[in-house]
Amino acid sequence: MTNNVALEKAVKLLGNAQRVLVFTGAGVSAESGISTFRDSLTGLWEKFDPSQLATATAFRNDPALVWAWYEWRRAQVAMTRPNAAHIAIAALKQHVPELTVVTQNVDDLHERAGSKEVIHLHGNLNAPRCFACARPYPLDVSSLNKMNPDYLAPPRCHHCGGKIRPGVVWFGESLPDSEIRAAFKAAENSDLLLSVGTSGVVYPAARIPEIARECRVDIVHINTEPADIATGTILIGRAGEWLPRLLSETFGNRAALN
Ligand code: BJW
Ligand code: ZN
Repeated sequence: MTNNVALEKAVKLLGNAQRVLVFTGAGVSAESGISTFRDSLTGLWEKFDPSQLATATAFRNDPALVWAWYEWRRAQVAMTRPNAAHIAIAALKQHVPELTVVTQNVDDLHERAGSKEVIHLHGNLNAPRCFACARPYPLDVSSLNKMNPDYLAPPRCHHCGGKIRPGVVWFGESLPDSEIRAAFKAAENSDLLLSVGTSGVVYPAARIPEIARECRVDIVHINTEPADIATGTILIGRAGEWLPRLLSETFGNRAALN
């Protein structure tokens, strides 16, 4: 299917949809300058593999290395802004009767673009908690270390003295129960799934397009790469270009502006 045929099909699907589920991955934030998870890292971090850092074992073995990586990423997010894809997703709310936004991302760019009640499956960079007692730890933007060192001891819990860990879901950890349930329910009950900028390899989040397919929900994928696993309508290219175009061709010229 060429991109033009796919766009025509996506416009029809979106124009007729009553309940839309938008499911996003790191690719939606790429045009804001945030590295995707499976890109090679740059600068200080180029010698590390993210999948080796995003584990409780890595934190136990070397908390200062893992904490520094997350603080570097938190600083990166704080300095950046939502892009045209986040803005178009937020604007979609005005055009479809029911919209659910589910993200695997740990940044807050959907919220900063104006999306409300975003379901975060893999947690949030701004919500660290104690590794020992799980109490939340207040951490504000001003605490970001401007030097971005590659080694930074995590702060200590005010209650029990335990080490503070990032508020994200690492490999081998369970996803928050109510969020994953809500996401699966939306995948079953929507009439269109818009899957944007995800490699779809990490479970259980990767079940979302599978469930949608099993329930005969229409699927439109937007990705710079033609993913093998993708079925449905595929728009190959950048989310920040496709989403505004899809909205304006479906709902009119100014539709993608929030
Ligand atoms: C663009 C673009 C542009 C670029 N426009 N597109 C079943 C089978 C096999 C394995 C498992 C299974 N069930 C569970 C597992 C194990 C594991 C897993 O899935 N492993 C796989 C890698 C094989 N899952 C887990 O461990 C999960 N927990 C769990 O299952 O608990 C139950 C349990 C407990 C105990 C024992 C056993 C089971 C937890 C998974 C948590 C994942 N966490 C991370 C890190 C979060 C914190 C952090 O950010 O550091 O979440 S991993 C990482 O991957 C991150 C992401 O959210 C997630 C998904 O990545 P995403 O978003 O798809 O990014 P990329 O980089 O992969 O892709 C970007 C895409 O964008 C690409 O396709 C580009 O082409 C595209 N793109 N620019 C549009 N401009
Ligand atoms: Zn504690």
